[in-house]
Amino acid sequence: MNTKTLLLLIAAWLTALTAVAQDFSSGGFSYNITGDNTVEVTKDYMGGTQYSGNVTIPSTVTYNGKTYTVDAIGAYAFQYCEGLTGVTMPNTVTTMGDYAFGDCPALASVTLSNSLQSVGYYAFQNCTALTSITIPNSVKYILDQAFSYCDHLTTVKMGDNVEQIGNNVFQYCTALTSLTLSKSLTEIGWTAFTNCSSLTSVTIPDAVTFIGHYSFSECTGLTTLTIGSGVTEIGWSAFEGCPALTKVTCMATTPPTIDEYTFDADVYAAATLYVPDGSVSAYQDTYPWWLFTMIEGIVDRGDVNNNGTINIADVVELIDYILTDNAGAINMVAADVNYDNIVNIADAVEIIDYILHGFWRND
Ligand SMILES: [Ca+2]
Ligand SMILES: [Ca+2]
Repeated sequence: MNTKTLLLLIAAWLTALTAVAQDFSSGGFSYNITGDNTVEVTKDYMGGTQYSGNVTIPSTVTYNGKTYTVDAIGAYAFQYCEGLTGVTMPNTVTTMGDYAFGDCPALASVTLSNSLQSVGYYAFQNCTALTSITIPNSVKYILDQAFSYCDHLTTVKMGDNVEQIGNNVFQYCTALTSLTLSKSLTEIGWTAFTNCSSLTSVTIPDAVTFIGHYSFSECTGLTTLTIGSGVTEIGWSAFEGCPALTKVTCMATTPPTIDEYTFDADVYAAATLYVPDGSVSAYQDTYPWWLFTMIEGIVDRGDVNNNGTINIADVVELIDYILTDNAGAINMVAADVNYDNIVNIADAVEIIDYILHGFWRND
C-alpha cells in the first residue's frame, strides 16, 4: 500500500468516525449534545442538504422539552458548504472545532461570537470570498491555518486581547492590505503571513517577543516595517523575499536575536534601519544587524528614560529632572514633547495625556 492510499483510507475512516455524531436536528441545524445543557452545531450528516445562504445560528435550542445552550461549532460543521454566503454566530459560542467553516467558497460575511476564545485550526481556510474579518475582544488565540489561502481577504481587524497568532494563519492572503495587530500579541507563529504580497506596511506591537520563522517571507510589497520594543527574537527568514523593504524600524533597545537570512541581502544593503537613539552602536556591533549599511538613531518622543517604551516611569523621570535640574539623567530631546525647546511641566502633562489616550494631542 502506498502512502497516498494509506492517507485516503485514514481520511475515510476519520470521516466515518465523525459521521456517526449527530444527535438531533432543529430549525435547519444539526446538533450534538455535549453536556447537561449544552450542544454544538454539527455537520448535516443525515438530512443530505448542506447549510446554505445567510445563516444565523441560534443561542439556544429546545429538544424533547429541554433547552440547550449552543456553545460550540463542531469540527467540520460547515466545511465544504458551497452555497453558504454568510454566518452569524451567537454570543453563547465559546469554542469552534477544526475546519469549522473551511473551504466555503461563497462565504463572504462572518460575524464571530463575542465570547469566542479562539479561532479554530483551519477554521476559515480557503474561504476565498471572505473580504474582511473582525476578531472579537474575547479571542486570545488564532490557531494554525485559520485564514490561510483566503485570497480576497483585504482587512483584518484584531481585538485587543489576541495573544498568539499560530503557524500559517494568514499565509497566501494575497489581497491583505489592512492589518491591525492586537496590542496584547506576544507571539507570531511560523509562516503566519508568508506570501501576503499586498501588505505594504506592518507594525509589530510592543508586547510581541517572538516573530516566527518565515512569518512574513515573500511579502513582496512590504516597504515599511516597524518592530516593537519587546521583541527578543526574530526567526530565520522572517522577512526573506521582501525586497521592497526600504525602512525598517526596530524599537528594541537591545538588538533582538536574528539570523543572517532574516532579511534579504539587498535589504541589508539598501534599506535604512532605524533604532532607538541610544542603541545605534549596539546594533552596529551585533551580528548580523551590522549587515545593515545604514543604521540611524531615532528619538522616540516621550521616551524620557530611553528604554523604548513610554509610560509613567518617563513622567517620574521628567518631574525628577524638573525638581533637580539633573539634565544628564534624561533624554532632553525626547522629553520636549511639545517642541517648544523647554523641558517643563507642560511636557509631563502631555506625556500623561499620551499614556491615557494613546496619541499626541498636538500632532
Ligand atoms: Ca521610557
Ligand atoms: Ca516642552
